[in-house]
Amino acid sequence: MDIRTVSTQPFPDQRPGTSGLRKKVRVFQQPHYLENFVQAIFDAIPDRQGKTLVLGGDGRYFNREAIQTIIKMAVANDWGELLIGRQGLFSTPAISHVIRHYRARGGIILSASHNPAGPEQDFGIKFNGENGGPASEALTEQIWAGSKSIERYLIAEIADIDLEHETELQLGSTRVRIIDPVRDYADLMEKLFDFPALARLLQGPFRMRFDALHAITGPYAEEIFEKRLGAPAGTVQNATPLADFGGGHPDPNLVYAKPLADLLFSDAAPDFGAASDGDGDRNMILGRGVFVTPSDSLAVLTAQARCIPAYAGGLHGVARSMPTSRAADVVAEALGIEHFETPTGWKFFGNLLDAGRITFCGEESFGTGSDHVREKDGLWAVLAWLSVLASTGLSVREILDQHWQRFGRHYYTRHDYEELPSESAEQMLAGLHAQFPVLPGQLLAGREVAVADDFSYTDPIDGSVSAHQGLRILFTDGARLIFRLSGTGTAGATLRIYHEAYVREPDQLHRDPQRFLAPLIQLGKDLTRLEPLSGRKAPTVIT
Ligand code: VG1
Ligand code: CO
Repeated sequence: MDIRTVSTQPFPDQRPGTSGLRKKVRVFQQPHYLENFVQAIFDAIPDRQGKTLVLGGDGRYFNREAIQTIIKMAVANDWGELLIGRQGLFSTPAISHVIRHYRARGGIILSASHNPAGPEQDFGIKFNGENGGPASEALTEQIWAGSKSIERYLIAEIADIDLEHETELQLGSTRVRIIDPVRDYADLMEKLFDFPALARLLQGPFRMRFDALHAITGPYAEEIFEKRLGAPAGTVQNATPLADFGGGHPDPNLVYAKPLADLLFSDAAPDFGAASDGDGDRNMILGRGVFVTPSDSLAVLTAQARCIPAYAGGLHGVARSMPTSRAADVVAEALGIEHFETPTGWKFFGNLLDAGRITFCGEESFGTGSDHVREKDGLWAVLAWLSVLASTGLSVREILDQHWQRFGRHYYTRHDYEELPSESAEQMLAGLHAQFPVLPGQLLAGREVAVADDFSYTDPIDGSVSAHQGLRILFTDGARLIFRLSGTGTAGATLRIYHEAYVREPDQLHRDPQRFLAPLIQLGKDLTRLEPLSGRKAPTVIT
């Protein structure tokens, strides 16, 4: 077998964002572009020789071509074994589990998550380490540095591999195994949850609908809900993963999973509805006529963890990303367990999970998970909610109502302004930051500012510091207003404004969040001079 050394030149734009390198498919299709980045990853793993690499993606357009290239490069770069999902597929949480289960050195995930797919849309690639979690900030920076000085990459001159069937073959000194992408993950879920109890729930009068949005969770959800738990056929909809996700936007929220949301708010509503995103790590939870915000979901699961066998013994602690509402903190304090606030992105939970300091973690962006893997996990969250419903016999609405009565309610909404010119987005944030020194003590929208700062995080385990993680205005009554730019977009800049207000009064628990938060929403627009600087009157997406 011939190994070719190909000379190449760096691309200046291969800095990974919140979750790997995401670009338009056309960018990845440029000669050497994918190869350069993959070689930069391999060069940052000097101990890879003879070790196992897991490989798979969410099945989006360009997945198959990219996998074939990566296989040839992995063979040329001395990996000992490749574990590849059949048809090149793996959900993000499943790959995280497979890395851990087979003690691999790491994995490459091909996905742009909830971003649309197709020849004119997005593609992405990221590396997860031996704990199954996204590469740390330090490793990510090292990969980026490598991409800026790369001069060559190595690739084996071999034919494409048939990925359709489970099989094993030897390519030079690399063993290649094509494995079922679903089985190990479904087995793990069966260990964590009480499947007989969930089967009784799903085979009774209880009705649920899961929308896979034509993305990766279809085969996983069918195996778990319909085959193993015996839910009626049709419980899982849009279950076939398509290369363009059916032309949709596989982002589980009220905007992009509208048909499911409409169903849950209709007269024909089932008891429970859920959806996941392109790569299977996000989740949306709905009850009949009710939507659970992801921040509340983390808090509810933390409060109800005893309903799930794997966590019945208690939780070590809980963590949330900084923009996520503080609902989980209130529960953690009541339970007497630790709670942490980390920057946006799952990689920041890794050290806390590995150190056994937290058991649950979550993000406002429809991400919830536990220490069973090192990624957020959409289907895990759905099974966790089903466990709570099965164990308490209550409806989603009753669970939420009781939760708010006990802990108070954190009204919450995020407004996204997508595809802004990068310059004006940065101007808005700079203008906002310049006002920070004089804000404390001022009365804004009827609330007194306690702190205005640029969030910086010191990892409690390894002491590493991550600065500039979002601008925060904290009010004395517990309300918060947060601003940051997205690190996952592929066109222009996306400004995210997060609004939160906390109430305990029983007569204030059932207000409309957009109306309740209106003064904070207006304040966010005023402070950034959003309309004069961008011409935008309304956000692109509200969640
Ligand atoms: C967004 C979310 C963040 C999440 C990230 C990856 O990042 O806000 O909470 O971790 O997407 O999720 P940003 O930088 O665009 O705000 V996924 O499902 O794309 O892996
Ligand atoms: Co995702």
